[in-house]
Amino acid sequence: MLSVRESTTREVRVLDGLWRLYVPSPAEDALALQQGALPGTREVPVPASLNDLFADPAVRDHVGRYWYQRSALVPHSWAGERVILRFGSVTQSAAVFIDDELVTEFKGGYMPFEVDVTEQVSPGASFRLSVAVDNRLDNTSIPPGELGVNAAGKPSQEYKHDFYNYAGIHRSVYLYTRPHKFIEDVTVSTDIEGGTGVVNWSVEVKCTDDQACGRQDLEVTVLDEAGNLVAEGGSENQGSLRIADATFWTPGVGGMYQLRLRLLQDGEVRDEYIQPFGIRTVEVREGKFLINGREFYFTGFGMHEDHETIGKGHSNAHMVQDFELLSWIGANSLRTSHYPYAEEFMDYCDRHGIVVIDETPAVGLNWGITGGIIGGSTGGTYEEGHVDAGTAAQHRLEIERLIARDKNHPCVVLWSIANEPDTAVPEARDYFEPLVELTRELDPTRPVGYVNVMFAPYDRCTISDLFDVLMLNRYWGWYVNSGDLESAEINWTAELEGWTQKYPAKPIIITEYGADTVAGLHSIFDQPFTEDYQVAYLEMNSRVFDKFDSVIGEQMWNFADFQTKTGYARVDGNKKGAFTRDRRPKAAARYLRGRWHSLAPAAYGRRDSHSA
Ligand code: GCB
Repeated sequence: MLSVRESTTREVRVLDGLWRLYVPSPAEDALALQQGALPGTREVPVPASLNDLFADPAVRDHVGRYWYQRSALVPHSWAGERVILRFGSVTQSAAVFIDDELVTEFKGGYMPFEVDVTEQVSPGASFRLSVAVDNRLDNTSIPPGELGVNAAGKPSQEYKHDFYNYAGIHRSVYLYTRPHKFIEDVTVSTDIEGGTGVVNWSVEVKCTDDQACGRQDLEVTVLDEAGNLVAEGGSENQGSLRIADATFWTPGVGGMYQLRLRLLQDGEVRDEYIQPFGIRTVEVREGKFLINGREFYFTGFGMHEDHETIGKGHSNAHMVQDFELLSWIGANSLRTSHYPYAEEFMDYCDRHGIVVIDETPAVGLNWGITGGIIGGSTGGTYEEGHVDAGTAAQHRLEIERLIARDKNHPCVVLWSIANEPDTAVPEARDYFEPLVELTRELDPTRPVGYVNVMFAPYDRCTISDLFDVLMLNRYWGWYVNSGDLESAEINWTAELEGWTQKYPAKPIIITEYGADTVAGLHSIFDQPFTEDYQVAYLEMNSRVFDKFDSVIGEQMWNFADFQTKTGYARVDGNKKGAFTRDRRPKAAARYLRGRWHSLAPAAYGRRDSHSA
């Protein structure tokens, strides 16, 4: 799905701001609240999570639908255009109404969706826009969850992943125009031949009204970052062009071009869409991860979209601060754990050369654990009502949507189709084999991986051979051998030897290793939860990684402290951050900064704007 981009033929209005909010009681839930103004006086910011905003547990702990509403205006000048309503994400699902009418429903909390509302709105008039935002997770959602009723008879929500189930309209809402005949999709893939960049494109053109859709010609051109025309691609819907002395997209640097697509009729531009892209190659060969044919070593973090007050809402200010800290610390990469991030985030990574492992929201598909490796619940994973055919169907959809949204981002070098699913059982293979095939079919240009949990080591995992790269989350010295870093080092080394021997051709990225740390707590001893322990833990991990050529990356868990469901193992959230939740560095941040900047020669193309 194309991002919303203003062009000479597409006008965009942003519907962010304060909307009205109503939280219905369970008895009211099924009511058609869109048929008029919402009751009450509450207002809610968009984009943002709503859970941390109100001094009312009934809002924070609500399980079910929240009703959002605002009015919006369609300018007179939009007469004759198609009008599209687009949401960047609504978590976990949405039903959208214009005045009294349901115009679309969408399930999946981290993906954009849009609907053509031309027939429901009138130029020069306003309309009532209502959204039922539903935070429920069950066996047909990704991530999955279990709904129930607590001892007091209230609806309850269980889930297996270790981050708070924030709800809300988390990303921007747009109303935009599109011509009747329009550019619906474009796919760009690139290759490098010496100093020449090869750009392959394929464009889908669609028409919403036969009468308005005469013959039109496509014009394909490439512009460089300064807006100069550097190549012309002809008028076919698919083709290939070559750029001599091209600038290649480079980790730590960036390097973008624009593919300008125009539909022309009698010399006039009828639709224009400008798709940014970068020229680069990605390949896994002989145990190495190659970007533009050069070995790449990943440094960085598993992240979260998580901030105080706004929860999972997108904010450009918070995003820029996070990227500044990533640059300061010497991170050249990140994983969008455990769901796709905002489109603005991906665009920023493109422009700044930040390498991304792009993950689906398939987290918590493991009934043996609840976040990290803390106690699981009863029953097996691949059972009816847990992870079943309904979950698999939604998982397929999430892979399709992720690739459709992010396929043109040069920053994305690897797909992660799940985080820590239960893969020590044979059923995992039946579940995952078709998903791996699907991913490869949809995108033959990028390697595919999944993130492996500690309970499915090399001699127990039933699916690792299906993937190009091994991604391991390991907590030796934290959940296992807690406080005993000597044993942890021996056991961790032995485990990595096992993986390397079993899969000699597969490179290994350590996608999680971390220790909860309370900022300001210190000890002269190896005392878990202290800043000193976190540093000693990281030093031990570094020693282990450095023993293995097969380890081609380290992404510490987590960039910053983040909110989780409460429970006896979490005190106001997960504290494994190198930074606190308000982005102050712990001692670990200085340690990582020293290490990652000194790894510069190994980490191809590192940004050096803040050399240590
Ligand atoms: C993991 C999970 C991550 C948790 C982390 C932890 O393995 O992938 O979502 O937050 O452990 O801190 O327990």
